[in-house]
Amino acid sequence: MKKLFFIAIVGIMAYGCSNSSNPPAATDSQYQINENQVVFENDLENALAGIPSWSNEKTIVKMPEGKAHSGEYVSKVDDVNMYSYAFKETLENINKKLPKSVVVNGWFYSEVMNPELGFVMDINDNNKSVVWKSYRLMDDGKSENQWHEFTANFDIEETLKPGYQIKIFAYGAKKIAYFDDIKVTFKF
Ligand SMILES: [Ca+2]
Repeated sequence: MKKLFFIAIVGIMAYGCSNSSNPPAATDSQYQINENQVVFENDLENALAGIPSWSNEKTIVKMPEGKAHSGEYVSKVDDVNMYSYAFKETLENINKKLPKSVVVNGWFYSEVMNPELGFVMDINDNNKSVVWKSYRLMDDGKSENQWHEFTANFDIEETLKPGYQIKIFAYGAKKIAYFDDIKVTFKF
């Protein structure tokens, strides 16, 4: 009887442990902080299933254990895919107001020093570019073969219309780089 009780306790402990060691739930969420701020977060773990407002799933790759910044999945650019997984949405689907600025935060890992590696914000009217801005990721002496966090602030001075489309993505100039945990914040 004593032995059975012991097994039951071990069982409960094992169950409790395995529960608590589970990784936190993947985030591919959209949430509104207030009427002046909308956030889209994506850790790329569910990207292959297809997430509204995100595209270019062909760049999603599974990394060996411990190599992704979060979980197992990242977006890879190389000489075949020059553009990364992208946020793509019509402005009126994001908020009733039009954005004054966009902040892109995330993590990148480049296998080489690549001065052209950048994150791009493109706002277009039926594919005719209205705003195009690029943020260079390796300008301030960031080293290769290491994950680095970046924050790109894109101010928008141009007059926008609700039907314009915004695209946010990385450009690798045919060199290998990885991206993970992308957060896009729209400010209105
Ligand atoms: Ca990830």
